[in-house]
Amino acid sequence: MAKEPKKVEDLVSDPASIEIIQKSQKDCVETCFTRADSQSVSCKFGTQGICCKICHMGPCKITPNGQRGVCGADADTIVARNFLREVAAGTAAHSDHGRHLVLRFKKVAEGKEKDFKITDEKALYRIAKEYGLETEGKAVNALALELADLFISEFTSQEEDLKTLELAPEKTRAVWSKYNIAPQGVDRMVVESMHRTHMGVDHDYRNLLDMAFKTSLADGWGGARIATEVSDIMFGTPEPLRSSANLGVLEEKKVNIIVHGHEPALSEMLAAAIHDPEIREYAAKAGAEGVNLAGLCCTANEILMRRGVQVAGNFLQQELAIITGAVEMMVVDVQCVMPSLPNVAKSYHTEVVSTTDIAKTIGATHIAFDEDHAYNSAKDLIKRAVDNFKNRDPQKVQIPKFKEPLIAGFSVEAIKYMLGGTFRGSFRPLNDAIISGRIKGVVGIVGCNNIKTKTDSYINALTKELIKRDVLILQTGCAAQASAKAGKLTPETALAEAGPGLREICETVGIPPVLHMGSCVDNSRILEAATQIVYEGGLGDSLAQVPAVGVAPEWMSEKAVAIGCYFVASGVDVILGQPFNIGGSENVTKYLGEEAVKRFGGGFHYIPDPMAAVEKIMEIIDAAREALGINKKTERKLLDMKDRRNLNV
Ligand code: SF4
Ligand code: MSK
Repeated sequence: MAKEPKKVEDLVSDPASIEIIQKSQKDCVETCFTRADSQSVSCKFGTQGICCKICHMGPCKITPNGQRGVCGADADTIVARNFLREVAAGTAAHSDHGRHLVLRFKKVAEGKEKDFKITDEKALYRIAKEYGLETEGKAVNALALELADLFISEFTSQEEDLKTLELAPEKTRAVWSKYNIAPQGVDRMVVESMHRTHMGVDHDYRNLLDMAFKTSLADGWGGARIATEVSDIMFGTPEPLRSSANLGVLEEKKVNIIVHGHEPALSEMLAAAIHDPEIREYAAKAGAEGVNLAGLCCTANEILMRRGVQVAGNFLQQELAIITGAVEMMVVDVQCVMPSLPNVAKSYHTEVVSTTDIAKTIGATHIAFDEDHAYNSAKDLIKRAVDNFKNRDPQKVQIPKFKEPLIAGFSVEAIKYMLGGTFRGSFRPLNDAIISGRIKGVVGIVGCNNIKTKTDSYINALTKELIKRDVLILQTGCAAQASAKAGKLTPETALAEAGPGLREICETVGIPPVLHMGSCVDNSRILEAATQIVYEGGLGDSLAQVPAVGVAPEWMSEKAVAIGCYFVASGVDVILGQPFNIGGSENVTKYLGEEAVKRFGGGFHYIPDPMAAVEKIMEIIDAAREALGINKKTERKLLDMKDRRNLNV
């Protein structure tokens, strides 16, 4: 019997998406929501991770009558190999993004880039110092060149451990040494992972999974962190700013351009170029009131964090943006871009433009980003979108009214500044708030949307309940955009919905209870924040001791698998709203769960229900508080002036 299609209200949470999915039905346009319906039940061998196609004697699968593949690999080996390959792919994606930025940064330092520059010199000096470079008396470009070379060696180092690991608390590093998971160069880790999972190499599931942790650390503490740091130096360290999110940010009378993907370089240029008088004039001549730039997924997060560019939506809204009929151009770079976009665009006038040679899609126009003439090539793209304005069919345009205000831009530096001011920026007030129990703990809610969950529903339910229970939330990626659409990224949310302790802190400091820290690669900012908490003192001396939990409620990508692994290997428990494909091996499940908790202080927990996840999170936070001896019941009262002074803010 054919499956009954789901009601639109059961597919997505926000009203703009509901409206546009209904429009897609009227327009007879296929989307991921219809394709998900037409997919039959997922393959059980794939779901359990027990399908192996690593050599051509197979593909083999594990069944009750066939407990080993042709070569003799059992379920443990097959599941662990598949898992490690996912981590390697996720690490490669983040790190290649980081590498592209570093190579550009080096050219900037060498004076070979005319349109890119070092925007945040303070960040350059701060970061160079953190990596142990001598900064005294060094000129900006000389220091930048030295740092660029150091970053490049983080990719290429063969036998040396990553330099970035030295930024982690000593006790956390000791755990990595003990279990031999301190990574060497990012490239070596990814290559070695692929080698070890080749037919006939590494068969011990524990050895394979340790390599998964090791490789992921090269992502979180290496490639991803470098991507964040270089972006901050070249484009500016984010500071709190206002913006809005959801499809309602599109404008009827303007040329709408959407940037989508992950890399900030081209989108930064586009964001600058839309204000060029020549572009304004060009748009006016075409009968438009201007050019409106908006973002999707993590490219959106990059330019939101630094320029306040509005967010059109998160991952599962990429097709919906085109279906509004109001988008002249969707400019895509790498990662999380659906190959369906040109097909959706056929029903409207939108031109999908791919811009990097490593990411092309049939049906998209490919215009490689000309790095040597970045600003002019951004202007050319905008003009091309303006030229397309005349092809917009007003009959097909429907822009939902819905958008929510937000505050984003919470880099670690910005949080420090908010907490302590320019001269004494520090995490002390946050640590004190955690110690006093006003804030119970910190939870990072990260990751994507997944068609298997009603879009944003897990993220929103979890966020709402946790802030009520005095938990400070740090978010990145599409999860942060979900909260933005739900109106949770404003200080007013603290007043209306946060528990009394968290509300006091948010009011005093002037921050929302949910802090948007950036894109997927910026999960490194969450690690950095946790490290600052440790260094500030009073909450243990390793990341595993901090009352903190990571959650990936609606994750879908291999990058999320790598992110989860580097959080766990760093000692942070991670709750998954979607399971890994590892159910076919009890041993692997145990190794990533309870064994990891014993070894690192944090492991994976699959909890499909958000309220059950809240209970587990509070249990983990309570246990951490208990171990630190700070789990005393605190008397609740509103802060008076004396308390505020004691808070040191
Ligand atoms: Fe089958 Fe072994 Fe080849 Fe995998 S590596 S496909 S289990 S024979
Ligand atoms: S974009 S990896 S869907 S968070 Fe970073 Fe969103 Fe996940 Fe892509």
